[in-house]
Amino acid sequence: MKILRTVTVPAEPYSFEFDPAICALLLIDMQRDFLEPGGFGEMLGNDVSQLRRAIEPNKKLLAAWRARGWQVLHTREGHRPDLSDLPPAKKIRGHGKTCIGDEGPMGRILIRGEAGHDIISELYPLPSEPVIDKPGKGAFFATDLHAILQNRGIKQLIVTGVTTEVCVNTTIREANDRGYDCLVPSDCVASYFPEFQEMGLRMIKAQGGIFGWVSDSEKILTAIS
Ligand code: C5J
Repeated sequence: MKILRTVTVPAEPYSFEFDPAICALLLIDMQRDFLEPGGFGEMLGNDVSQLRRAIEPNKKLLAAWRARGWQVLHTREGHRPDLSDLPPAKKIRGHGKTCIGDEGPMGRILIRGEAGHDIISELYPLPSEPVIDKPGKGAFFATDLHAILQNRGIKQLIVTGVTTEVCVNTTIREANDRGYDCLVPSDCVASYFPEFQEMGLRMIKAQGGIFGWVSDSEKILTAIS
């Protein structure tokens, strides 16, 4: 018989209780092109230091999860080299000079297999940790994430990564509709825009936790120690 152990994390709008056997750490899009100086994000004029502050807290959380043998999954936003999974609307959105698939500072932008598309070395996945390649903002759209979580009995997610208001929020909303409980450590998610960081988190925990719970990595680490 499986022995359940419940961990209680102080969170908003109220404590988040999780069972490590059915709770995975899901790191969203911690990719070089979004986070590294000289990458695509910075080329677009974004201040990557706004995202990089999430690296250290993620490292600590990831190390704690790995040390306990708990489940970890990663995602990457990107497309096939032939762009066959890239909606034309996404390609031309923004009317930028450089778009997805074009040559960027770290290879072709958001194309699988290119240097910039890969996950930063600080949080690099272990061979045992599934990496979900997603063509959209949400990690459930056109991926096998839901099947993997179901096969592994996962019902709860600690969601971290970038950016708070785009891929993190979209994924949490998708997860919520599929019946998962999501906890977001606020220092482990980040946005290029401080106001979106704040509002992105407020939207999750509003109305009694309409999409999930918000806490921080220290509270989670204390709760599991
Ligand atoms: C964006 C993401 N912002 N991972 N991607 O385009 O949030």
